[in-house]
Amino acid sequence: MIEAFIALGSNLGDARAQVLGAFDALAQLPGTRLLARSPLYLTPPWGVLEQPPFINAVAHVDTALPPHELLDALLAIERAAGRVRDGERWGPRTLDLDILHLDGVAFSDERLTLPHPRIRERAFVLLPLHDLAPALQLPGQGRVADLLASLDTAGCERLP
Ligand code: A4P
Ligand code: MG
Repeated sequence: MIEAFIALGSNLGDARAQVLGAFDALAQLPGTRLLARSPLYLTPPWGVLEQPPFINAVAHVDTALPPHELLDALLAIERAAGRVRDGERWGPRTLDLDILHLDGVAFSDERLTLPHPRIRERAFVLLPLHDLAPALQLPGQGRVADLLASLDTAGCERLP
């Protein structure tokens, strides 16, 4: 079993319901346990600014799935949530699941880069990740609490 942190995001349709449903879908993956779910955050769009705000969260799991099988399982959950890939980078989506970090894993190939290379730029990832794992060391990027301290979190709102 290997521990993993997965980022959840949605800004189309009932975004909150999509993210809550994704937690349940993660819990049902083969060989996988949902260890913790972060609070939900309402966050301003990053990257492409002309799109609705996002609901974001992070899941902590442990899994027996190898990294690429975990990625395939996440893409299948995205498809089941009605995600259509129209080629627009950073555009709106019903559900986005990114692998942030797999314990002890650092590599990059044509399908997967671990840890996720843009964590340090993204308050919408670091806020919920910090709720679950402030002391986590991300290989090549640093400690979660330090990364969050250097980011502007204005406009991000933790939901009750
Ligand atoms: N891929 C490589 N590494 C990974 C990884 N660690 N986890 C590859 C998951 N996938 C990884 O993914 C395209 C491909 O990246 C995957 O098929 C996989 O082979 P994608 O999600 O369609 O990526 P993208 O949208 O084109 O680019 P990027 O940078 O991954 O964008 P994100 O992270 O998906 O960001 N603003 C707010 N507030 N909240 C958000 O959640 N999300 C986005 C999209 C933009 N702005 C946002 C948010
Ligand atoms: Mg993604």
